[in-house]
Amino acid sequence: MKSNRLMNQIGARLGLFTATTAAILWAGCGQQSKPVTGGPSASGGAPASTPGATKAGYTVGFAQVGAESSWRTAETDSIKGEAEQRGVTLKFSDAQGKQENQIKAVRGFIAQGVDAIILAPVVETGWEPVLKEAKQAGIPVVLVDRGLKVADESLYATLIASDFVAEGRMAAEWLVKKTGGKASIIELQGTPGAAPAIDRKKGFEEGLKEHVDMKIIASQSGDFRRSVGKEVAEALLKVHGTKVTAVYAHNDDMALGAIQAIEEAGRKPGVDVIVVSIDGVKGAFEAMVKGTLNCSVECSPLLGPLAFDAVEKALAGVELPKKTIVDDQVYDTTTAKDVIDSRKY
Ligand code: GYE
Repeated sequence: MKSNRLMNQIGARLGLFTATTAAILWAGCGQQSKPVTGGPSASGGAPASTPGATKAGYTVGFAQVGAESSWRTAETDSIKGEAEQRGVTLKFSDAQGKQENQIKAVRGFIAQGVDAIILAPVVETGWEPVLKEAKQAGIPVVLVDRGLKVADESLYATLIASDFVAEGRMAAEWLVKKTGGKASIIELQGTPGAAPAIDRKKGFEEGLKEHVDMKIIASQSGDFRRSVGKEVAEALLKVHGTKVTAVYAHNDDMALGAIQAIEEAGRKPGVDVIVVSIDGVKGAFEAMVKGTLNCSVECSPLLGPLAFDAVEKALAGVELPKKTIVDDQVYDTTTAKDVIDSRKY
């Protein structure tokens, strides 16, 4: 099996395991779930890589969702940059938001005999067959930024992502405080079926549960895109008019689109309509400094170092926790100006 050969090489380089030990560990990769905290710093800085990580000439296929948001572009840059720094040959695929394209890309990587695959799954379900194919070929799959649902967790090595439910809850808690517990909210959801869309909705609703005057009056998908966020906000503002006092967007790009729509509707974003979103991208910090966006919950896309640390460990047969949770922080108009210059994405 080709992965045995590679694990042999990497294992020898790392001096951690014999090839046999490594092969046994990976083959029995039904590791238990063990959430650990770690990751990008509060100011969006990259996490430190494992000291002494191998500089291997191995090949990784990265099946990316697409380029729907500035967050996504920053994640792509982080993974490409880290591959280059480590001397890893990276095969990159942009699925243009379509799961079928992503599945094809993963199959292509398997056929090309890559050593490992990094996958950012566009939606949560439908991955079993292709992940089984990767496992059969002995190719470890590291999931980044979005989780997926499979009955058999040994089909992937690990997931490195933020806690999206917690992000939604933080956005809700911030909004409750800001509005004194009374608001008529438009929710702009992410891509239907995507882990961050499902969980950010859930967390937000949980955060509003005790507050009867916090009402979501409309909730629709804006597909994590600025242009769609704007269109949807425009339509909803037409229907609900001045009743709308707040917008909650599952990402900054949609919030920035909604801000334009609010302005075009003759209202003041950040004042007449409170806007809260998630990601903490540069454009969001600029809008917070201007006062048009009120709050953004950070979600770091700088996952390259953690992703390749995980790939190298998986290839060396090191047992990985099923999930590594990246820390997130809340920023708003009062704190944004102090940190905007140190933001890395
Ligand atoms: O928040 C959004 C992007 O999966 C965490 O996807 C990611 C999300 C991110 O398009 O901007």
